[in-house]
Amino acid sequence: MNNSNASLPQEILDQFAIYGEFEFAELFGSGHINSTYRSRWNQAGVRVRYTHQRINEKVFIRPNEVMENIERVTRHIAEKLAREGADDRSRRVLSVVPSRSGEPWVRDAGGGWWRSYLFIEETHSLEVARSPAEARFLGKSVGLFQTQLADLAEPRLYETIPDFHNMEKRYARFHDAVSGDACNRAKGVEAEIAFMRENEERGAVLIRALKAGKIPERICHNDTKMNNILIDDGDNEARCIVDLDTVMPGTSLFDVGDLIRTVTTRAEEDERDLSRVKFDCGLFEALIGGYLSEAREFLLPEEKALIAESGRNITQIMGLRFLTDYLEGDHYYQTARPGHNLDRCRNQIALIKSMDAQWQEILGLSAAICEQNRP
Ligand code: ADP
Ligand code: GN1
Ligand code: MG
Repeated sequence: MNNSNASLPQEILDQFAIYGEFEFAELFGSGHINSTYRSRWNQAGVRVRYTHQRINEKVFIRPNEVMENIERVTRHIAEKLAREGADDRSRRVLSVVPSRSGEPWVRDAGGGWWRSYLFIEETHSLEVARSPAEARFLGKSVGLFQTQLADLAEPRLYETIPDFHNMEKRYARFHDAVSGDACNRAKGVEAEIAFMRENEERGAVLIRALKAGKIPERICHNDTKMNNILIDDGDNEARCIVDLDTVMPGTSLFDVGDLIRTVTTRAEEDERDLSRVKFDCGLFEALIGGYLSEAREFLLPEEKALIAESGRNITQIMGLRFLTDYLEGDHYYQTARPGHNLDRCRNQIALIKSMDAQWQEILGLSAAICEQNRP
């Protein structure tokens, strides 16, 4: 279920409100869902770049709602930055490039939906954090993003993927995948299946707290893995959060959890040498300190109390989703090799085990950082 075979047709480019001479386009980026292209244009002697993506309609079944959300969110942040007089504003938030008829998308002959953004120059994204300082900037950028969206006016954003982080629904699908065993793969992954079963009850803690109103619904990004955060090449600070397809209602902890999942280990998500997949308390401390430096004003004690748990929880839901996709035949995530989803699942389980081995220390650190960051 991916767009990896999509190419970028010239007739699509021609329909965006981009002026000047088109020079070339190339595949770019390393997400699991979209195929991202980068194009270069000569605009009266200045070279300007854009990104283009075909929205993955198997994942996002109502692309118009995705784009309506993204337009509202980016406009809200851009207006806020303008009021604050922030410099470099078009590198701090994505800018949607409309079509020549003013829509935030272009349709292709087959009915596909395409969108374009200004390419944010002089940034890079990371697969692993290199230092606590970097972890701190990453955490800060997500705290800022949530703060910027806390006062977005009604109506409620669309749920672009309903039940995206609903662990109970993810488990229902997992159990079906195991019992259906469509690809005859369950036999080779008994240990992973057993791990997921043992952790089912604990995994429901975030979604149950949200449903019971013990933690509030907030607008969040829902996909804050670190390669969705662009880092400035110059000062190495996080500059802009991209991949806004899943910005929708959720809990702040979904974002904190995905940050913890991806920032606190020095191993990539698909690292096969599991001895390298270790939770690093120093990175955790810096990450959460950075996050709370922005989010401490609005977070409730009930949310703060679940910060450590959220990291374990979101790591678990990703491990579960990778395993489910493996069992179902690798339809959802882009994969580069056989067994790629299984490698990712094993990696996530290893990270949870590393967290568990240090759990008391993690809880203590989390409480201490919250104490230092009281509003
Ligand atoms: P996916 O859903 O496949 O993860 P993303 O929207 O995250 O797609 O884009 C893939 C990658 O491309 C990002 O991780 C980021 O590194 C890069 N990228 C996306 N949009 C931009 C942009 N406007 N400017 C610069 N880089 C971008
Ligand atoms: C996908 O689109 P991308 O690669 O940033 C996925 C996330 C997972 C992530 C795991 C819409 O994110 O939920 O956490 O892969 N996005 C969607 O790397 O399913
Ligand atoms: Mg992405």
